[in-house]
Amino acid sequence: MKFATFAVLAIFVAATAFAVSPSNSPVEKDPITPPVMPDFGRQGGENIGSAAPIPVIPFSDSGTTIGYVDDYDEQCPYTGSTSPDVVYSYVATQDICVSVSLCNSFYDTKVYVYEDAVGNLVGCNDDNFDCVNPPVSFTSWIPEVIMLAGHTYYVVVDGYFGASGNYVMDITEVECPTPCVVECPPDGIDEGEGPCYDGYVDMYNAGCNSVPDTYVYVAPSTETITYCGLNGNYDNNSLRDTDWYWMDLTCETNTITLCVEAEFPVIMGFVDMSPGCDNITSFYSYVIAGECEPICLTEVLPPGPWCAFVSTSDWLNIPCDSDYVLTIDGYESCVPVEDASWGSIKALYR
Ligand SMILES: [Ca+2]
Ligand SMILES: [Ca+2]
Ligand SMILES: [Ca+2]
Ligand SMILES: [Ca+2]
Repeated sequence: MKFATFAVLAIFVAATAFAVSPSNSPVEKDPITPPVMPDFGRQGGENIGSAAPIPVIPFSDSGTTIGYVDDYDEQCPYTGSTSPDVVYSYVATQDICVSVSLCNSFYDTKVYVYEDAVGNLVGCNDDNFDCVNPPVSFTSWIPEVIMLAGHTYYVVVDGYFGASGNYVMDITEVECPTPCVVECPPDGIDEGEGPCYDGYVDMYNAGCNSVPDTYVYVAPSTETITYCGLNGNYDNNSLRDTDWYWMDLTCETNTITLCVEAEFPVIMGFVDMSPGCDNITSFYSYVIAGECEPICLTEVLPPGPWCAFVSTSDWLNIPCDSDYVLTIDGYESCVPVEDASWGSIKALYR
């Protein structure tokens, strides 16, 4: 439920005193104090070699990670966890999509799924704010993992930072998602950046995340302006591509509508560039949407330098070649061409 997601997100943001920012790396968060926990019985195995088998799905179990060894960690998005972990294994006999939930656990959990081998990550979650009435905050849920016949899947029950405790795990079959494909329309302008990759340094349109700052400069038009771009996560999910589209608004009032549809969870927004990169810490306004979920944002803006911003909304193994389509409406030039000096025209396209 979107409203609940935003409400919890807002509390989370306020509690950690961080505004959602156009930065290309995730914000830190404070650890939580776990409450007193009930006693549970059964148990996952210590590691992949001794993983507790899952005989059939649906499958539910509970247990503890207290007293176990920290064998594994994955970043989604928080790094550096030293939490102990336990492991389950499932050999898929048919192609199946499953939901892996630790929602009802009693500590700040993290859960991830390996296919056949350690590191071959096919799903990961630390905090899922869509968990309904979790006993504590920041429990985990992967709503969809695709498991293919003949492969072995290792479900690792882990924790945030160094957290450990009692967990409740529920694995159920869900309907396989229809693949999300975003096609570039014929009038689409190529963003021109190319895909990111491990070690990538965005010196193309990273906005205030590059030194010097870099942009795609949008030419004003009375027509809808369409960009086809790529985005994703890299460097082991520690960074995301950010795409900044510069607009020099010249009209007294500028009613600008941005729309985006992406093959990934997307954040799109307006950034007021007039304070300069050193002073920009937050969006003027932004929206977040799921993959293949079209969303628009309209603002009436004063003249000045503005950016449209597009990126992944999280740091979650989004492949670098994931497509999106951004449209911009209402970005028209109010500088009469016959009166404009060559310098001011150049300034529009710099
Ligand atoms: Ca661990
Ligand atoms: Ca968590
Ligand atoms: Ca890009
Ligand atoms: Ca970029």
